[in-house]
Amino acid sequence: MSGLIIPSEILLKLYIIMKRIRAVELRIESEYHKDEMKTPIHLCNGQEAIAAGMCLNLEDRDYVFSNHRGHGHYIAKNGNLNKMVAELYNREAGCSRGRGGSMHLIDTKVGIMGSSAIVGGGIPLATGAALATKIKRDKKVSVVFFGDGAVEEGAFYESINFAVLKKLPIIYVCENNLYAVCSKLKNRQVTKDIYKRAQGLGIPSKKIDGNDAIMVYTAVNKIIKKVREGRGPYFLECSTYRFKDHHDIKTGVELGYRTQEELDEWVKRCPIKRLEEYLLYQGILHMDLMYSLEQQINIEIENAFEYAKTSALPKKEDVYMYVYK
Ligand SMILES: Cc1ncc(C[n+]2csc(CCOP(=O)(O)OP(=O)(O)O)c2C)c(N)n1
Ligand SMILES: [Mg+2]
Repeated sequence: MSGLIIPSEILLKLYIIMKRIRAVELRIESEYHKDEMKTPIHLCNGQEAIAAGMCLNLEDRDYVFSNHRGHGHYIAKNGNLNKMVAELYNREAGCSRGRGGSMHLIDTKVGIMGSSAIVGGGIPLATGAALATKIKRDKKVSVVFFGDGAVEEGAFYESINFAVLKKLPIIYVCENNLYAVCSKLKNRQVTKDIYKRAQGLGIPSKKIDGNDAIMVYTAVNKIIKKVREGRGPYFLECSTYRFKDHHDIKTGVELGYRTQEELDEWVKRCPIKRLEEYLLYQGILHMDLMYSLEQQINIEIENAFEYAKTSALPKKEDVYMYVYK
């Protein structure tokens, strides 16, 4: 792949992060129909390797800016799970005090600077944070996750131009899942390789298989060293696919914008299954360990849902606090 030998414990961590993300989202899915979470949800099933491979290369002090499909980024960067689930249930104990819901996840203690419902909205924010970092010389790296739809926003081009000009320590991570809501990439953009367009802005860029966790980890491991050293920004396009509809818990096939065959093809390339098979083959993972990891994750999730459901809602008189009126 690239010559980097990844220690077994890192490979296991990669696997655990992805399993956590998937398990949390499956639990959200199973609860969502009860209509107790008053928030739209955008699941990242199928895209977990990008968040995991990226964030496992980051330190707590590094910044992550996320988007509407942000559960995976938050979990991979070690955001507090209780506070995330409480946010989905609109509780005062939630990470945005229950006012934001699924698209407003934040945990600044571990460098999660927030997610935005505005497509492309995190890109200039992350660029600004990278500028601050450069001025302060604190060697932090900013990372911003966004979709293929976000590169159609002007803020994307303005931000990258600025980051290149100022040699900012930032990695732009485009999760190209081929769709923006129901709209196919090929009906929206003239070239299928987004990274080539980024190259035109003068930023070093590359496209990788975003469903291959080891490939993501390895690529980022190389890139981040250069970015931290002050050699300027990087653009990484990760090809992937979401297993669920744009939002909600259906598949999207029922809406007719994509086919069951296409979905099945991508499910075969499930990033978690892929890494699991590799780890089992290498003897790094075995069935007993797999089972005990799943147990631990399930307990943690059970506790987070219990915490959320038993937490208080914001008081009626406080409901407009912390929001713009
Ligand atoms: C500025 C802006 N325009 C439109 C929308 C409506 N919208 C929400 S998500 C989305 C699609 C985003 O697609 P992409 O960036 O590829 O991310 P994905 O959902 O595929 O992860 C759109 C158009 C919005 N929230 N903000
Ligand atoms: Mg997309």
